[in-house]
Amino acid sequence: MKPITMEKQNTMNTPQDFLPINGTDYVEFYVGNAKQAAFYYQTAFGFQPLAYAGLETGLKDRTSYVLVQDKIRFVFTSSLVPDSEIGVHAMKHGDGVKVVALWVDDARKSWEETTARGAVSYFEPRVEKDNNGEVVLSGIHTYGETVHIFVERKNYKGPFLPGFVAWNPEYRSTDVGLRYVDHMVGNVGWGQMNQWVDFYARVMGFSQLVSFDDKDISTEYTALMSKVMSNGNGRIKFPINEPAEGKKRSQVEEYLDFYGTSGVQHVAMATDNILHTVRELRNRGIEFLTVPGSYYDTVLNRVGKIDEEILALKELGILVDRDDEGYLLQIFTKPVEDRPTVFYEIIQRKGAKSFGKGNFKALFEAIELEQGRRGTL
Ligand code: TYF
Ligand code: FE
Repeated sequence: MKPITMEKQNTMNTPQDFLPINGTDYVEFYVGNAKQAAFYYQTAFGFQPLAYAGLETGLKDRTSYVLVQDKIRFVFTSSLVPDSEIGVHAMKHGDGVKVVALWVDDARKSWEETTARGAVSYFEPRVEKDNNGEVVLSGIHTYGETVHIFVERKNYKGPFLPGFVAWNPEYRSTDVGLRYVDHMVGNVGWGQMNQWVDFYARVMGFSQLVSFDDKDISTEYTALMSKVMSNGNGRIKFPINEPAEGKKRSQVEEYLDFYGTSGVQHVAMATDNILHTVRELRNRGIEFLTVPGSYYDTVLNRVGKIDEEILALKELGILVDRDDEGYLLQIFTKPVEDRPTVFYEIIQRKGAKSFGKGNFKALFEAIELEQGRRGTL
């Protein structure tokens, strides 16, 4: 791998960091049918019910289900009326990520620091209360129609946020061992990568971890460029991709055509036991991209000794890569909706802090195979 910079990460928020972030607070999806989406993420991905808001709690225009798996909180929201922002979002983009919420200690300061540096406000800091305490929320726009909401919850002990009630349905699926959001990737329009890299650097105080250009990652057809931005303590990592000119339609371009604008391409979720997690997900019907069996003939030459049985990895289709700090195991789902837009990565890090560059060629060829099946190459 050829990182331009691979800065050593601090493990603590530093005082000079003007936007200290504790982690991903939640990811909110605007979807056509939140009830069914919630059921899919429970049954297939092993999320547990946490909180609910809708007609029964006094809302008139929308419903939200909140699911949790260890540190990962997903919110699925759909519109109850024809012409709301949520309904229009779902119509334009299909199901997709609207909010990447960031957990902070001071949501007012987060908004002030970022808007002073040029962020466009989504909403000004506001206090929301119920009998479990209060939160402070504020929001800024990022690429496409995606937004960041800053969540300050140190004075709150309810299940999720004010306005939500605990959701305790009888049905529970078993967890699949997903632990936390490792990174979330944005696909942005042609020529826009550097503008958004600059946004995360200048407005959010992030720094660049790695850069891949079209020569690093072009296969016969796919060409894209990618830079990884990370906050001060390394808990938030946002790779930003843009399409590059290739022989055929790049996967990033395919995403942009179907999503209609820039947006979140994949959410990578970490596990401590990828063999168990992927076995469970496959048993529940989750579909993964597959690489040719020959990948496993040579992978150990590339990555050296690993703890896992190569045959078990091959059977499940798990990919391996190494950097100078260790290795990682990863696998990618097919898009989880009809539009070829959002998909998931399952990742287990065994020391490696990189993103699997050694797998890009095999991975992108697997994506192209799917594009070919869709007739979208
Ligand atoms: O997040 C990453 O950089 C890796 C690799 O369209 C990757 O998961 C990069 C671009 C892409 C799919 C996967
Ligand atoms: Fe990734």
